[in-house]
This record gives sequence, structure tokens and C-alpha cells, in this order.
Amino acid sequence: MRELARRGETIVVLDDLSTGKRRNLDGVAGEIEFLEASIADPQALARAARGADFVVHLAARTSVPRSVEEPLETNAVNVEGTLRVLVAARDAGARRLVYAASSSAYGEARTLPKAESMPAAPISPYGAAKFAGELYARVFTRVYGLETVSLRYFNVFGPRQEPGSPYSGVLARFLLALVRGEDPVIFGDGEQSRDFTYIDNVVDATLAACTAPGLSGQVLNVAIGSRVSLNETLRLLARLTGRPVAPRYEPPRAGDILHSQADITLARQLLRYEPRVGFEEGMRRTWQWYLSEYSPAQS
Ligand code: UD2
Repeated sequence: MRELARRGETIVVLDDLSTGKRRNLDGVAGEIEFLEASIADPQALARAARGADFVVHLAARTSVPRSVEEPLETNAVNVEGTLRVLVAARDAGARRLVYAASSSAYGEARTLPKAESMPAAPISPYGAAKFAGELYARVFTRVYGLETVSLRYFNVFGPRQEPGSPYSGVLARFLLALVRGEDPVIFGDGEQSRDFTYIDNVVDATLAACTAPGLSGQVLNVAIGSRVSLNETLRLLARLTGRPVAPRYEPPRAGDILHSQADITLARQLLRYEPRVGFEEGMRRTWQWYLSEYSPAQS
């Protein structure tokens, strides 16, 4: 949002604030038309999409374990909701829709790194629903001529990510625990690994995907292209923060993938994408933000 505002674009945001906060738009709120509404609401969607050249569809019900507990709700938002956004973009005559797909589509695929040419094999309701969104996007390209691009984001993190729910992303949860002087929880032995991707890289790829030529119907990985285990992550955090880190180990979660790492060759070629912020630098910036936002002295 901030980058779009910086570029002087006209921006409409539709968000039901089910996980985000109005405050996250501080500093750019004056440059944005904000509609507090859900993607389940076709009228609100039509209003938001009216006159849009590009629709970036980021709304989702995240979390693998929540999808295991509530598969119907996950489907309603991530599949039906995505379908509604596609319909609204089509009806508004948008030039292109960029869909936030997920690395969870790869599921059990054991080969690393994971390339777009590998078959999708999701192992959670969340992964299945996000993959279904890709299929719908491609079908809309083929049947209605709406240009679509699906970006498989790999474990995005950074400032403003909500840390307060059991379903929040693991790095947000780790950082909140450290700020509060609590022990982070690891589900499993901590040797599972992720291609944690700092938000600025995701913004670069997403904006490039709006305008790069010849992309319609494509599915592309967006990541850093390396992986780090949860145990290594906590060791790095101990070093960056200078605080003691003693994780509590609990049983692994259902639907969890063991290792995740992207091949980003295609995004490099087609989007001229290059991750600008590495994992460690991203963690440093994110820690600073959590520190200023959540330190006991601040709240
Ligand atoms: C999946 C997708 C990711 C994104 C996300 C949205 C994969 C590989 N990634 O993320 O791209 O779509 O879903 O929700 O499918 N964990 C702990 N302690 C905690 C919290 C989590 O140990 O307090 C573990 C968790 O069991 C998992 C890892 O950390 O092994 C990452 O969990 P997550 O919920 O941050 O993200 P993940 O990989 O399910």
C-alpha cells in the first residue's frame, strides 16, 4: 500500500479487518479509499473493483491448523471468496488480477527446491483451498479472458503481521514471545524449515506481476530461495536480540509440511524479481518493529 501510494496510484482497499487493523494504514490513510467489507459481499466487491486497472487479491483465511479445525470456513473465504473476487474483477473489466497463492500447494512434494513445474499435492484443507483459487484464476483467464497471475508466496513475514492469535505466523509468534520475555513454542522437533520471505520482496514481486508482459495464466513462486529451520531461527534471534531463548517443544501440528524452499528462477526471468532483503536483515527489521510496538513499556 505504501509503495503504491508512493508511486501516486489511485488505491481502493477492501478489508473486513478480521485480522488487520485500521492503524496499519497510518500515514497513507489519506491517499486511500477504504471500504470495511468482506469479500463475501458482492456489492462491496463491485464497488471496490469499479474502474480498477489491477486487482490484487490478498484476502484469505490463513493458517493450516485453523483449516484442519474449520475446513468449511476456510473453503468459504479462500475458494468461494476468491471466486467472488474473480467475478468482480471480470465484471469491472480489470486488466489483470494478481492472486496471492501459497507455497502450501506443494504439500508433500519432497524434492527441494520446489519449482512450479512440480505437481501440486496439498496436504491440508488450507493448501487445497489456496490451490483451488489458482485453478479458478486460470479458468477465468481461459473462459473469460481475464488476465490472471498466481504468486505462490512462501511464508511471508515483516512488520505489522498480527502476532496475537494461536494461528498467527510462527515468526510473529516468536517475536512477540521474545518481546514479552516468554518462551517461544515449537511444534515438533524444530528441524522443519521454511523459505521465510520478508515483505518488501513480496511487494516488489506483486507490483511487477501487475504489469510485466506475457504473464497471463502463470503461476510463480515468490520467496528468497533458501530455507532455515525453526531451531536455527531461534538461535539467530537470540543473537539479534541479545535475549535468552529457551523454546518449549510440543507435538507437531496436523497438516504441517516438513521442509519448504522455493526455486525462484521463473520469477527472476518473468518478473525480473530479485529478493532485495535477505532473511537475517528482514528479521532484524521485524524485531525492531515488534520491539517498538509490543514492548511492555509501550503498552
Ligand atoms: C503456510 C504456508 C505459507 C502461508 C501460510 C498462511 C507452507 C510451507 N507455507 O505456512 O506460505 O500460506 O500457511 O497461514 O505451507 N510453529 C511453531 N510454533 C508456533 C507456530 C508455528 O513451531 O508458535 C511451526 C508450525 O508447526 C510450522 C512452522 O512453524 O511447522 C510454520 O508455521 P506457520 O503457521 O507460520 O506457517 P506454515 O508453514 O503453516
